[in-house]
Amino acid sequence: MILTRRKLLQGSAALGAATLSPHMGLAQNEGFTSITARLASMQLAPDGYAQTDVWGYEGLTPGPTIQVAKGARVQRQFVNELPQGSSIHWHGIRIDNAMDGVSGLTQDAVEPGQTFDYDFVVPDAGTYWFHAHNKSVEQVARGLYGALIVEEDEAPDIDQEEVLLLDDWLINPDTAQLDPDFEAPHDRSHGGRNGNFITTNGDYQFSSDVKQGDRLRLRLINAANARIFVLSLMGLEGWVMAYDGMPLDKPEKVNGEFPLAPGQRVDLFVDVTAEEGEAAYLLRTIDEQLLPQAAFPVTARSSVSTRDAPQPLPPNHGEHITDVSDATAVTLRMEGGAMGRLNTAVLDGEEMTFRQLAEANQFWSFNGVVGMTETPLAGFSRGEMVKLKIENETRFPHAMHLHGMHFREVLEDGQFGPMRDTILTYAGRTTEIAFRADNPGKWLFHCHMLSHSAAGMRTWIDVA
Ligand SMILES: [Cu+2]
Repeated sequence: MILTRRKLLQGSAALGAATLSPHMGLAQNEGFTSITARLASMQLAPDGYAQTDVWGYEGLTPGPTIQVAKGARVQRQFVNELPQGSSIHWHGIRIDNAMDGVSGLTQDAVEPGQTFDYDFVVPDAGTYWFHAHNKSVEQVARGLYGALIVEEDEAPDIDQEEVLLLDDWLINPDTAQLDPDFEAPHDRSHGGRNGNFITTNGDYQFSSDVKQGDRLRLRLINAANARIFVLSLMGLEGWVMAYDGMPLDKPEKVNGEFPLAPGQRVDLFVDVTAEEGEAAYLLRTIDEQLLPQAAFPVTARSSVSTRDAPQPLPPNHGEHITDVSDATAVTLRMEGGAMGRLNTAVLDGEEMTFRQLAEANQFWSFNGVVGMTETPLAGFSRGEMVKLKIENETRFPHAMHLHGMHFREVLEDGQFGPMRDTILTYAGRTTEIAFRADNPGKWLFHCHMLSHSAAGMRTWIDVA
């Protein structure tokens, strides 16, 4: 459990008012500290199974949560003690391009034994995360990720906060070790690497005690390689407060199931309605079965009387896109994958048949091109409004993530969706997004089903 500021202040009241500061206990501008990626093992599977070898920041998965105030400067010296080159991407942060952590685009991979200084400001409050961005299909699957929480200037009125990183692991039940075939052609050409063992914060039976009537803030982060979590609430009355860190103008009541695609986050406020002695749940649906993703045993009743529906979180920079008629139009046609209709595509400058691509373990194309190229998908001048049409001509959903900037979906009725950095596009459907290209640099745009990204689904845009 993470203490809310209210509890923190209550707990420290006895120490005297002089010790109180708005962001007491929060790391901010404290200078460089190190974050070391290294090998570790942990009891991931239930008792009786062996420990699982993982890779983790500070030897932990999830890594230690970085929690800072809005506007704070984050300084971390990344120390690589892995057997592979690596880098850290700060997912969802409107960051300086040089700090975006994409090996091969914004920096070289940090080789084993080497270090890299990440130094950036977090301009927006919200729920973000960080993860490895070199060979990410392997490195994220091994556990290299953690939460990055940026606090609002004024703490919202909640009783308890939970940062919940959802993941699945592909584990051999005999050995409790991760399946080492991170490049399996079947995963790459189908739905990606899906695990057989699901956890919250590395715990397959995550549980946290709550009080009836309490309002919790749940910060959900999908850290899985490919799994789209289908979630719902039980014994909790909930509101969506923010998607991908960005607050909604009006909280949305949670009604039934909602998807959380890889890379996406959602902030919920939930009021505990389950009775004392029972439990409330965050549930996942798999094959029409409801299973607990996180349990909240109700151990007492809150002394606080029931609250009204929550007020919206304070807005971030919030680009209120109202008109995209003059926006620069770009189309991204996705093709390939199993059961797709991709005949030929260009890989490393060479036109190849789908069979040849498959032999190279590549399966997906954007506008007929597989993987990264020397030239960007598109170049924009700074401040240009862009509308990007994503045509999913494959048989699979894809969670498309834009680095460095948030966008809104252009809806059919002329309205715009919430600000996001990762959007789920569905098979056979066209999704249009709009954003202002206001952050200069080379920004990756890729599928967050990491096997897909490794098998062709990545490109980049250039903002001058
Ligand atoms: Cu994909």
